Amino acid sequence: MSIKIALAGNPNCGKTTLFNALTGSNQFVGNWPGVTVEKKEGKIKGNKEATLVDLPGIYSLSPYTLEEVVARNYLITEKPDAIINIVDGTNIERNLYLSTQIMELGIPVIMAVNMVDVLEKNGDKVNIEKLSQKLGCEVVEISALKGKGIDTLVKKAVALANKKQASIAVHEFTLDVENVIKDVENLLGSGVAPEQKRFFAIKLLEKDDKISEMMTEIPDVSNEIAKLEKEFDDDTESIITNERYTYISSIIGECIKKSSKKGLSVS
Ligand code: BGO
Repeated sequence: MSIKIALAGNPNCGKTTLFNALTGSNQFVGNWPGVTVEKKEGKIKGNKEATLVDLPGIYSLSPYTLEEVVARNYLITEKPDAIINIVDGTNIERNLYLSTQIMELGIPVIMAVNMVDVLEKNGDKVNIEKLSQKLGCEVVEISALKGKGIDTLVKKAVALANKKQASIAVHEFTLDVENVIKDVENLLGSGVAPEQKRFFAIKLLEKDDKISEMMTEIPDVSNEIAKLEKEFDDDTESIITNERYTYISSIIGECIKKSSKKGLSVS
């Protein structure tokens, strides 16, 4: 059975190094449709049935850069069987901002915490089990540069993709925000797949016009936006961004232990 796995992550997290390690010389380069952003695809070594699609390096799935739009349009319309979300292990907190959005797309995610060689050198520790439990996805430690953890990552990513099962984000924002997201989800018609409803609902609340353009029926969510903005005395985009950071802070303290030797924070 052929499977498609997307590789997503922030710029500079080691995505190219991982892509090369996973595909070797088995790659082909083109452009994303209609834009001059480079698209790389390759077969995963030892897994001829598995195609790896390298998404542009991005910080968010917002509509503000061409790279973000290319990446999210691909994920929404092509629905790969799984996403490998590579994060820079020395900068997990910042990298998780994208992860929280990726996990709302209904696509199974496996997280690859990269640069463990640097973490080990610094004496920093990531509690993989706890991180996995909090995020609701598998987490694997790797060093794309040194080849560490790559085999485990491939095995788990291919197994996850082969399941062909939609996933649901486990993270939750504060109750008032969750309630409004649910209200908007209920307004979405059958044109939006159930597993994608959370992503679309949040983007509509964020007044993301590029998302409405992708929808056949666009519900009027002005009441829900007004309700949130009045309650929080802020615009909805900032409210959701703050919710993401609050959620990330709530898990990061428990999952990352910085070495006391250095006393430096890299997050
Ligand atoms: C340079 N461990 C370590 N230590 N470094 C890594 C790892 C890892 O597991 N993975 C990647 N890197 P990209 P994006 C560089 O290029 O794959 C390094 O943007 C340098 N270059 O080698 O390009 C990788 O595709 C000079 O580092 O990331 C690269 O996501 C001095 O992380 C950088 C030092 O990797 C970004 C590093 C001329």
